[in-house]
Formats: sequence, structure tokens, C-alpha cells
Amino acid sequence: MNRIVGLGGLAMSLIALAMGIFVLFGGRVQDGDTTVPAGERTFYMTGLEYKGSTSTKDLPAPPVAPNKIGDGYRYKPPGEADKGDPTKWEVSTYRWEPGLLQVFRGDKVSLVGFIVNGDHHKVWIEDPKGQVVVKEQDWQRGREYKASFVADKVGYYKIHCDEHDPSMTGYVLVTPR
Ligand SMILES: [Cu+2]
Repeated sequence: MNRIVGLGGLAMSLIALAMGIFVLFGGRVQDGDTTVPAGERTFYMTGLEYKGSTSTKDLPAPPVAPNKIGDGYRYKPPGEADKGDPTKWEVSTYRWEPGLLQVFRGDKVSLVGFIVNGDHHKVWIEDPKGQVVVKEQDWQRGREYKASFVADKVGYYKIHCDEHDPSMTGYVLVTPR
């Protein structure tokens, strides 16, 4: 009987010790916790092009040319996509990867951009009220760029590309600390 009580006491002590360690360390070290102080957040973003093609034998060409829907969509109709195959058609779109980031109000956000696809991107950033926080810059393929701003407003900051609007838009969601 004494032995069982002793083991029970030891187990309780171990649980209490584990809970103490969690309270001391586990509850504080995780990024995203409200105890994390304001600081610089650096994110790496890549400018990419997604591309796909098929044949009119498998699927008719779209009734509305995708490039008429938005500048971010590109389209090569049958006869243009492949001179040797008049049935082939191709679509593509430009995107940021990742397309959504999250920070807390007051954080300094630094976006490090690298362009893999597309020779030129006209990049600028606006805050949730529509104010420009980073002026338009020409981001070119194979170069790395850095854009920084202080996220002092709650809501979505938008990373635009005038060359491929509106679908090449990235978002930084700012939440209260
Ligand atoms: Cu672009």
C-alpha cells in the first residue's frame, strides 16, 4: 500500500514539475504569443509564374481569353502556343509565394523578394487605408530586393505588381498585439 502511494506521489511530482517547466518556458517562447515583443520580421518572397497547356482535342479553348480578364493572366491561343501543333493552347499566371503573411501591429516588416519568372515586376505596397508605404520599384528577374515598412495599422497590407494586376497581389495581415 505504501509503495503504491509512494509511486502516486512521485507521478504527481513529475506532473507538477512538467507543468512548471511549461509555464516557465513553453508559454513564452512560441512566436505568435502576445508576449513576443515588437520587432523586425523578415520574410522571403518569390515571384513565380505558373503555366499550363492542353490541346483542343481534350478541352476547347476558353470562350473568354484569360488575358482579357486581368493583366496577371497570360494566354497563348491555339496556333500561337505551338507553331507545330495548332491544337495546343497555353495559360499562365504570376504569383507571389507565399501569398499571405501575418505580423502584429508595430512590427517592422522586411520583405526580401527574388524574381524567378518574368523580366520585370512593378512592385509597390499599400497599407489598409490605401496609403502607399513602399513606392513602385522595378523588380527584375534574377535580382534580390528588399522592401520595408512599419505595420502600424491593423488589416491587410497589399503587395501589388502593376505589371500583373490584380492577381499578383500578396497580403500581409496585421493583427493587434
Ligand atoms: Cu508581376
